Amino acid sequence: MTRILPDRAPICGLSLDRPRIMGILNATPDSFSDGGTVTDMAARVRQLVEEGAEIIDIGGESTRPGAETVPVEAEWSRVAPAIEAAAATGVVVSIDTRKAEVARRALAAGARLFNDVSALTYDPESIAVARDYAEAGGAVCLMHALGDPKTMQQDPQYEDVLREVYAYLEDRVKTAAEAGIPPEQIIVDPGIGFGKRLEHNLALMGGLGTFHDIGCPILMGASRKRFIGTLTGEEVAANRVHGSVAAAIIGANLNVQILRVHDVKATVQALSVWAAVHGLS
Ligand code: HH2
Repeated sequence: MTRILPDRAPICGLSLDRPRIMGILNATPDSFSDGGTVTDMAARVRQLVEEGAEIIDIGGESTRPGAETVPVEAEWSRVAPAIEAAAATGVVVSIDTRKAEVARRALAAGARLFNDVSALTYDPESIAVARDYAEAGGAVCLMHALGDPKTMQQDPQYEDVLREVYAYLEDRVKTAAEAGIPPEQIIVDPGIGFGKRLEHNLALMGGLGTFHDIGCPILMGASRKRFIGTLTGEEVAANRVHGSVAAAIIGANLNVQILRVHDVKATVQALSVWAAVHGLS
């Protein structure tokens, strides 16, 4: 089966002719699906890499609905050991933070992807740090969120969620490009679950392909999220593997270039079947 792919430059040295797996490493006590479960960062990094993660996304501040912010020093002390362990393996290291200072330290420690769920709006210094990532050959991921994690799920409203999220991301890419970050080094993400109800998440998942028109690679993070629990009745986030894998395959079919997942092994297995059908071995 021939796929017509958007023509995209590699991100952090990874070609984007097939979906790339970003494995999640939450160095947090309170993440929604695995908070406090990872104690040996180096072992978790090894596991993610062995299972097939090509990017490891390390976060030290939960962005689950209702989460409180964490001071810089506390966030840094959570993520630093994981960044060091991941950088030593040669995998692409992504830092999931809204804070310029955490991103700056992460870059010095070997991170090459700045994953900002606030799309560089939370911290006025973040745009300059994102430019440093681009100059180091890295990239920035700009994600859409309606409001901040503390309040975002209270009453999210859209007239046309696809159009509004698209317009927001297009505008954030423009701002970042004007600040000197080349669009080939910018990733866009519709932000599944960030200020969205079930119907908004479903519209965004179904319309993922639309975001290619922005001209940047797309990242999707649907793994274990609440909407899968709502659809399936599965209350325990860690048990939402099957629904998460289905979401990843939907993303792959719509040519999403980066899939952010907790369950790397299961996703890699599903994608290998998907890839064979598409002539990728
Ligand atoms: N989702 C989460 C965190 N960071 N970054 C991007 N780019 N896209 C996402 O969808 C996304 C993200 C939330 O998931 P998780 O990290 O597992 O939970 P928590 O925020 O509670 O740590």
